Order: sequence, then C-alpha cells, then structure tokens
Amino acid sequence: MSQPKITLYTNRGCPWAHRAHIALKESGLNYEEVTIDLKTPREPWYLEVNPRGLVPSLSYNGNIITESGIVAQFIADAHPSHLLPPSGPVENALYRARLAFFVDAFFSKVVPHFFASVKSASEEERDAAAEALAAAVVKEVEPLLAEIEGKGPFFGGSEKLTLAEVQSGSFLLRILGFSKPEHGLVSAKLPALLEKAPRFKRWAEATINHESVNFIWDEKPVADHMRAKWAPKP
Ligand SMILES: N[C@@H](CCC(=O)N[C@@H](CS)C(=O)NCC(=O)O)C(=O)O
Repeated sequence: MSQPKITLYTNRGCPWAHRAHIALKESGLNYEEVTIDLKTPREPWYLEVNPRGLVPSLSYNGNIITESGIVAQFIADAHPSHLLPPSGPVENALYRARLAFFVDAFFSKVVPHFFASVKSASEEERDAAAEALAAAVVKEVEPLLAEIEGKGPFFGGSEKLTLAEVQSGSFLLRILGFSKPEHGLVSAKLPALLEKAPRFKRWAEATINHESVNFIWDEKPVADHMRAKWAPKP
C-alpha cells in the first residue's frame, strides 16, 4: 500500500490524542503533526475540521476521522498489523470482543477513580481513591489478564503491543506516573496497593516502558497542567 497522507491534529498533553500517536507510531505510519492550542478558543478553520473542537482529529488522504477510540480503531483496521487481527474468522471476532471488553472494563471501572483522585481535596480523599482504584483493578481487570501468565506481557499474552495498550497506555502513564509524591495527584500508596494485582502491574509496566507509548510523554508539564485544571484550589 502506498503511504497515505496523514495529518494528526493533536495536543501532546491530551491523553485521548495520545492514543493516536501510539497507534500511528506502532503501525509505522508517517504523519504530519499539527498542534492545537487548547488554551485559546478554537479557530474557525479547526472547527471545520472538527466541529466539536476537540483533539485528536485525523486527516487520512483528506478524510476526517474524530474521537480517539475511533481513530485508533481505524488505523488498526486500515493498516492490519499485530495491533488487531482481522474481524474474521469467528475466533478473531471473539478475540476482538474480549479486547474491546478489556478496554471497556479499564475505562468504565478503573479510570473514574483516577479522575476522582486528581480532583481530591485532601490526602485522605486521594488515599481513598487509590484504594478504590486498586480494588477495581483486582476485581475487574486482573482476571482479564490471565492469558499473560507465562507469556508476553501485553493483552492476550502478546509479545507485541495490541490495540488494548494503544487505547489505555496514555492513562497508565498518568495513573502510575502521577503517584510520585511530588505531583500530589495520585496517592503514593498506589504502587503498594497494586501488588495485589501482579498481572496488571506487569502489563502496565511493560506498556508504559514501550517506546510507542512513551515517546511523546513529558510527565511534569502534564501533571502541572492537570493540577491547575482539576485540583481544588486551597
Ligand atoms: N471523547 C474525545 C475526548 C477528546 C478530548 O476531550 N480532548 C480534549 C483535550 S484532552 C479537548 O480537545 N478539549 C478541548 C478543550 O479543552 O477546549 C476523544 O476520545 O477523542
């Protein structure tokens, strides 16, 4: 396939836009990166690209695709690779359903506790959010990682990144990275609490250490921005 012309409208501090960077890099696709300043109102030209004014947006040979989950899925579908098998035969469809359920479990059951932590008004609230986050990991995510036992660290025991890590990697960077005490966003007790979920720990650490996941990551400015935006003012 000839190289498509790809433009990614993004902001590197946005976890949703970050998904598109991971998918493009891991698929070996070149792209032009256009940074959208999120501190000022969107300019009219960008609202024509994406009427919602959000990042990311992807232009693929002139076709506009928005919403990060859809962008990542599109890249995996248009450029088949280790990220995602084709939808048939039925074994593949079942694998894809399991992968989608895994991502859904992570975002619906675990990530809300991360946002609660960032918005916590006290250390006690942050500790409680970390406990709830770890409990959700143990209950909802750890059982879905049974296949990594004795195999590769990524979803389903894969040695290579999959669409599951494309969708969740930017949030894993924040959940684990922000538990360093200097950020004051996630309880420093979280790493110890996650010892109860050894598969999750292995999966998450392998994911955040993968170059396609962390190549745009700049922890301190992202943490500072998140604190300024979400943390309650004293
Ligand atoms: N559901 C959207 C969420 C994207 C989103 O919320 N992006 C934020 C930045 S992280 C944004 O563009 N916000 C616009 C603004 O802050 O004005 C997706 O997954 O793409």
